[in-house]
Amino acid sequence: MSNENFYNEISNAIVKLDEDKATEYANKAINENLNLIEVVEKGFALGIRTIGELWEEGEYFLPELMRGAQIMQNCLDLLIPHLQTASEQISRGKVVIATIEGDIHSIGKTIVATMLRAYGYEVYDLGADVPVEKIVEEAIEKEADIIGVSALLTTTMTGQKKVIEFLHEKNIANKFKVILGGAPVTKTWVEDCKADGFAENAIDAVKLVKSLLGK
Ligand code: B12
Repeated sequence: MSNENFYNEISNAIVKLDEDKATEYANKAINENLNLIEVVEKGFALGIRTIGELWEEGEYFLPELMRGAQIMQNCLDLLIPHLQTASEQISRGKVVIATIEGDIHSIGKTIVATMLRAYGYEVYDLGADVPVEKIVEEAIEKEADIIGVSALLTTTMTGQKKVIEFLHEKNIANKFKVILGGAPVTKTWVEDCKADGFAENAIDAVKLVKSLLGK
């Protein structure tokens, strides 16, 4: 089976909510030493996004969306330890990352955190539904170089802007670079927020952090 076909099979397993098959494919990808980030982005993520479309079209309902996310998360739990094999002894920089308050979508943020760790960054993942103040507090305490804020809902995106406004209010905006992410985030939104950048996937997130820190 070609890689592209394998990614499609993974995506289909997620869309069909077939946990046994999805788990089998995750293990196969690990055992066969495939490029796991491609497996995640082109297989599993494609599947969960397709579920999102089916939900929007009224073909799937909330229980299916939740089940799909659960299966995806279980597979990520298998894959993540194998993604995090990079040089843990050197830290290229510190990143505090969170999904903003009011938003429980965590899958994409977790993948970004995992990839950054794999590339040697020290990542503090605060989880999902995290208040603006808490994100900034942790960034100060951890002496972060970068603050990453994820938002998947148009209603919670405003929280991303609030992080930057709060940094300005506290007169510490120059201490951190702020990067944004999540499906609804666009270049225009990033400019509007006066953020330092955004990335559409985990690979681009690594490139972005690298370019902002120069290492
Ligand atoms: C899975 C899912 C859920 C799961 C989340 C489980 C979890 N633990 O994360 C559950 C079932 C819980 C859920 C709940 C809801 N969901 Co939902 N969900 C999705 C779905 C299908 C996929 C999201 C996902 O995981 N994608 C896969 C990952 C890999 O992609 P990603 O998140 O985009 O992340 C990538 C990039 O964006 C980027 N990135 C992400 N974060 C960051 C951060 C930084 C710093 C950087 C640089 C990059 C970056 O890199 C990531 C890796 O490639 C989306 C559809 C979609 N197309 O996004 C809807 C979607 C986001 N959900 C939606 C909605 C409406 C809801 C609910 C309100 C439903 C309800 N009525 O209860 C609730 C929200 C509750 C809340 N308060 O948060 C809508 C949002 C509509 C809108 N425009 O606001 C969407 C778009 C579905 C739709 N088509 O309508 N959802």
